[in-house]
Amino acid sequence: MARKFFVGGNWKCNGTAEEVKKIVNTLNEAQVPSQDVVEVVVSPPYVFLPLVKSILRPDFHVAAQNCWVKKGGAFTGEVSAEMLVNLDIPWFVGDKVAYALAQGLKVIACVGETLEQREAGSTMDVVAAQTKAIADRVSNWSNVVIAYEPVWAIGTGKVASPAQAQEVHDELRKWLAKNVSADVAATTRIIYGGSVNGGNCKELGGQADVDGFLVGGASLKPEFIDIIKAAE
Ligand code: G2H
Repeated sequence: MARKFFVGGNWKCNGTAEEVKKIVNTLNEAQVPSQDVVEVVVSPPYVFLPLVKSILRPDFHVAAQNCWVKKGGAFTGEVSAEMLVNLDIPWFVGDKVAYALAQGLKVIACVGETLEQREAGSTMDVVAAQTKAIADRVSNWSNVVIAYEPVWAIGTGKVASPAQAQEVHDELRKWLAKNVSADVAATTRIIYGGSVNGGNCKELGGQADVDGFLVGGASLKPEFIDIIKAAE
């Protein structure tokens, strides 16, 4: 089965209500490939989730950036997975995957090595160990997208080369084939995150095992549309 290209916009801790509305208007007006070709998910800060959900075009989806690790209750400041389900927020970006998956949320799970780990030659060991921690908790792989995000490329302007990204994605897919199943390896989207922009997305997205992107800084700008179009 072909893997549908996936582009996530992680807005992190940015924006006012006015700025968020402006970004959404830009997205709503954009001519992009259909949702049969690319799945687009944006992840605003928590306080703007209902606003974004109410005004965003229906072919784009919304993700939360975080959620509480167990059932809700007397946990000041936390937001539970049940609340996200209740608000019809289908996706969650982050590393606390187990409880979110158990509640039926779809998860963009992030893995990646530090610069020291890369230079020490342990990239694959690190990424495999992180993926194993996730895989141990997953029963339905269709609810999981893996984002390879080398720590040294996050928000730094230093992007992995297409060859570096492809190498890790390929190894990750082989890890899934060996440790989960051939079917899961063939169907799970492995996306790349770390200083993706309108200029580097096409070559990165052209790699055989790069199934899309998780975009931070550039997802707040109109060039996010160009990144979505890299699906074509
Ligand atoms: C890495 C990435 C998006 P940026 O976190 O998740 O951010 O594109 O700003 O490096």
